[in-house]
Amino acid sequence: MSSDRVVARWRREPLFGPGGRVAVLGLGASGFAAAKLAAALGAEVYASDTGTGPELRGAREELAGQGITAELGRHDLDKVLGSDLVVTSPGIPSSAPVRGAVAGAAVAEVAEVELAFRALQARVIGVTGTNGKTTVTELTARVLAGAGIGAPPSGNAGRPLSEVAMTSPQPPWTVVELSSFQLSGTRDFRCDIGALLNLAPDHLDAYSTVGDYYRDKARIFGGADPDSRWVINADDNEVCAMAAGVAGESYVVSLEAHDLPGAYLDQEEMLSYRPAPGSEIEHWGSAGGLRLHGRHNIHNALTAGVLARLAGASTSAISRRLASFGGLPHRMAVVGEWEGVQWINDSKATNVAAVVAAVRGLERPYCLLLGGRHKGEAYGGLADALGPLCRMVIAYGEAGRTIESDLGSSRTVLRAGSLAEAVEKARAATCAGDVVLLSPACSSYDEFRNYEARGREFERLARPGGENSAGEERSSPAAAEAVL
Ligand code: UMA
Repeated sequence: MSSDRVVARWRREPLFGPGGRVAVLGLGASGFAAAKLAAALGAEVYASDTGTGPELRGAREELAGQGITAELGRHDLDKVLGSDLVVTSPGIPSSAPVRGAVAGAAVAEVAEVELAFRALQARVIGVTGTNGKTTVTELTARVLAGAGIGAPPSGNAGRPLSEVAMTSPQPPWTVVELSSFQLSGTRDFRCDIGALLNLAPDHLDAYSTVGDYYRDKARIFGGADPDSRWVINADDNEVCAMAAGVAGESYVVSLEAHDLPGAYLDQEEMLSYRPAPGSEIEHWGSAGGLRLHGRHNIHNALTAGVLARLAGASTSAISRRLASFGGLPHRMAVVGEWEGVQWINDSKATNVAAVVAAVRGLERPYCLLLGGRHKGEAYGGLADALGPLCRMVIAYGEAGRTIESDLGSSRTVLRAGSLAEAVEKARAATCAGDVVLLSPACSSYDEFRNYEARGREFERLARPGGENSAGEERSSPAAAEAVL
């Protein structure tokens, strides 16, 4: 968290007037940046967070140093409901009491990305979908950087959009990863170029129905107008249905050849792009030349290529960067191979669809580690998708029992308490030629702070002797309990 001088002004319709009272809910990365932005835009800010940890205390000190009031341990409802605007962090669920109180009052509420958008000068490339968002966001940003076009990644990818809105001078573009939680609080937010990658059930611990989750995803099209440009996954029926009839130009991405504007994989497995109907085809290299693993990543590469092309990247910059991109940590990352067993960390796969995409790319017999905190989605959908190469599933953590009951009749399922125990069982059960894949289909919060901590711990445990070295700090001892 930096204390750089803050520069901000409204570039679109203001959300509050000079001296307006703004309550910021949550003091994680989003809330911290939103509080600074709102203050820089002239608001009297009250920021609050129910947490009290050391990072939050650091944020409070830094805000206090800038004359911004921040409170930890509670949200003062009198202050929150007495404000002109509430800015909500994406990680505060709609079931949280403070959200209920705000919803039941007459106070306006927006997401952090909406506040940021009103002050943003950079043009927006928005990326949403259930899986692959961060990969596409980062890859698009890197292709554009390689083409000499400034387009830093932001949003769910890690750097809050409010922070980009405070930089001076602002970059020409920013590639914003948009989660459903961020989209749910948008109003005027508009993408110049947007991509909807895929749709599959997720976050059913936060949404009552899949339909509610999809409705938030559809908000990416909220600001669509004839100048908008959209990149659409033509191989996903739900995506096509959602994007049908949306204003603007559409570019489709498919692993099947097509004659529409957009990108596809031709019969020789070349990454191919047609800018307009009937126009000459550009080639961006072969799918086999990508360092990314799996068919889903060919989709991701094609999508990033189209987004970057539409923002002005040259064909050569696209070819170069697509071929050199080795992927992001915790997404099908090969940890290493010991005694003929390959270990792969896909800790970011926190829903069933992500696991399906992961195993589709495997060519060796594998042992799959599934588990963590259950998010509400049934695991039965994996029974067929795991295919004949799946030797066994090791179901661990809080969700272990549910996974076993959903898959136990169709697959060999071993149970483990913690991730460490699951790794131990995988080591004992595999032999040379096998793969051990951590692609858990669950969140990490029963045992770890986040999916990154879980992935790091898996990588440590996977290495020979790893189980004897110091481990990641766990969020709770619950998952280390013995399996009943
Ligand atoms: N809190 C309250 N009151 C409550 C409940 C929670 O004050 O009633 C507090 C918590 O103590 C916490 C804060 O609210 O301090 C919530 O912060 P946050 O979770 O929104 O954290 P940020 O640091 O702002 O991170 C968010 C995104 N996190 C989530 O959406 C959960 C980050 O995405 C994103 O990188 C960051 O904004 C910058 O835009 C992470 C993520 O896990 C990677 N996203 C989910 C995903 O990808 O599946 C959606």
